[in-house]
Amino acid sequence: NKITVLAGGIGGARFTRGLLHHLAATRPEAAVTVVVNTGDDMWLDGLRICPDLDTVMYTLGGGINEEQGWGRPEESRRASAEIAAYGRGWSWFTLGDLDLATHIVRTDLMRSGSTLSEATEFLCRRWQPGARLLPMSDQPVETHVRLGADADEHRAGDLIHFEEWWVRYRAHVAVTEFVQLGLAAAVPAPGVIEAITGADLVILPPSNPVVSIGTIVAVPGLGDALRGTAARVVGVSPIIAGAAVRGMADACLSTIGVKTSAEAVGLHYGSRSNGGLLDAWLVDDTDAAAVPALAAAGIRSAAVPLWMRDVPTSAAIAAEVLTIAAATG
Ligand code: GDP
Ligand code: FO1
Ligand code: CA
Repeated sequence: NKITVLAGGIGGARFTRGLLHHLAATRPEAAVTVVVNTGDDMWLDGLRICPDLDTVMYTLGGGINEEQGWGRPEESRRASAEIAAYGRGWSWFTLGDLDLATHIVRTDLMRSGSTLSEATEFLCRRWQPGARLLPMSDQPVETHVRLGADADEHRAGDLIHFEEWWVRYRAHVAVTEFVQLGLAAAVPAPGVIEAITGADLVILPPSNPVVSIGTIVAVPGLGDALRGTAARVVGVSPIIAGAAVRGMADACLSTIGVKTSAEAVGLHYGSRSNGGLLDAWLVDDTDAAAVPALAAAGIRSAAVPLWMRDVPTSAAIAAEVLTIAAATG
């Protein structure tokens, strides 16, 4: 009963919250490890910001701003207003006062010699997420985008941090490629390979297929571990009826030449029977027509409700993942 989830931020966190809820009621002995994307991380105001690690930690630990899906509830911005008054920082990227404490403690630990894994483990002692959180790597891997068209003072061909593209430009500026700076020098963090090769089940939750899942499986050695594990690998589509449920995953998919559909993303991940990632792939009821094509590609598929409206609906999706995993004997 070892389950490993590869997660980005909001989508991965909400799915995992449902999974833990379902397991508590059905398999309390199951142990869950979440391998989290660190490609969105950055140095900002002298602090190491880890958006996806924090979204997973806050969501599982009960400290998330539920409407936003990131950051803390009842936030204030007094410190960031002062930083802006000095003309420093990213005025378009909100670092709330409560959230800043997490970045300060993480940076404090890392400046004292802790790895990102160690700092994450320390922060989780407070939040008690109910799962083990592992960064995909302890080495910095930062997703940047190469701008295609002019955007404010940036120029075509410039690389900017993914979060600037995502938050400042809302992905409305054309980009030509994603570049993971630091990827070649990165290795999976301690415990990550074992969490994949030693699992009974590995889940690709409905995270962004390009900048979340794609970045995690690009870490040298991690993708191979996933393709080779004895575990069942089951994914959940983040695309419903041809659209991203939230955010701009469609802009990411079109940049890498993948159609924004549940079928196309499943085929993009590919079947493990021919070198891909998936044994099975869940699509929403509205995408049931994709099931035969996925089956023809060697990917067992089922159409079930995939909207995570609350913990119970997320838990129901997790239950469907366990069901189809059991069916891929
Ligand atoms: P991020 O790092 O905060 O962008 O979060 P993730 O990468 O983990 O997940 C983002 C993805 O979650 C988006 O592409 C959404 O389409 C997907 N998503 C969000 N809510 C839902 C939902 O209720 N159901 C499904 N199937 N996908 C969702
Ligand atoms: N997302 C926003 O859309 N606007 C923000 O100002 C913002 C600030 C922020 C601060 C800390 C943090 O952990 C996450 C934050 N996010 C913000 C979410 C961030 O964009 C996520 O990484 C996205 O889900 C993109 O992957
Ligand atoms: Ca993210």
